[in-house]
Amino acid sequence: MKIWLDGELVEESAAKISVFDHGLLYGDGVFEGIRFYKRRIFRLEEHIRRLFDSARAIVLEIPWTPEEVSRFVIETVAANGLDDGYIRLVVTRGTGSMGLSPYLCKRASMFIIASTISLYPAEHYENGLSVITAATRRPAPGALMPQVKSLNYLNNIMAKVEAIQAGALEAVMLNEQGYVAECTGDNVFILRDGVLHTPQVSDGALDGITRRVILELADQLGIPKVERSMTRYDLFVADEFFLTGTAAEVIPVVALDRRVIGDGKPGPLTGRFIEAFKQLVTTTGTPID
Ligand code: PXG
Repeated sequence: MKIWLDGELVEESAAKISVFDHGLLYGDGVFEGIRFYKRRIFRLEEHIRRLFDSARAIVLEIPWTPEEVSRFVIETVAANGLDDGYIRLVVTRGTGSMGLSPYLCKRASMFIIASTISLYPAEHYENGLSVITAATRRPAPGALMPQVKSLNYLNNIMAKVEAIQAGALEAVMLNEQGYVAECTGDNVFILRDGVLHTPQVSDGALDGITRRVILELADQLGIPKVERSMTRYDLFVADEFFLTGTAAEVIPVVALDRRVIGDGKPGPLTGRFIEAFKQLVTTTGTPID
């Protein structure tokens, strides 16, 4: 596997980051997870824009332009000869010395991995996923801004641990006020009486690219949509429930905290979103050739 690291495509064994990198020492950095299908990168520009926004929000200067970063991503996918897969694009604060100050780091480091990812076993895409509500809350906007896709995922990892220890694969995370924010790596959607509902980004959700796509598809499918504050009540009484993310794509949820959602089977409207999503990802995107 070839990894893009600070301007060069190198062998995986040579792709090394310093132990003094603040990304490692302090989780000081940002990242993106991007998919490609049939040699086309899905929503590349939106991912690059979000990467630069995340960096801007934490005063991290990326020493390349968005156009250059897009080109490096395309080159990395091309160099690995994959038709379908997953890109991890990471920007760290770079090498500094001990001490929190990011001003001690001269230059940000960036690396790009083009590989594959499989988040949940295939049977759950067919039969639906069981999830739990985590006790671990999403950080408040006054702590770590939830829109920043930073290298600080410990909160989400703790929620993931809760899920796995409870025999589930994913956890719903609430914000400090008790409103539904999102899952550990996915956004949350429900359907109720034919209307699509999703928590507002301001309730602590990441402004997911897949989330945006689902909201666009709702318009195309003629399904009314609403972004609003939601509680666990809304999830328990939903007709249908599904999660979205670049890694997860669109996955139905059939139980929350061991309570059955709807009729306990992936719902018909969820199925329509999954079909429309598949169609979109395989027919659009930035070509790598
Ligand atoms: N919320 C959080 C906290 C995320 O990390 C999403 C929502 C969905 O956003 P997108 O833009 O992907 O629709 C994410 C993204 C992983 C993994 O390794 C997780 C994500 C992306 C890629 C890989 O589990 N989460």
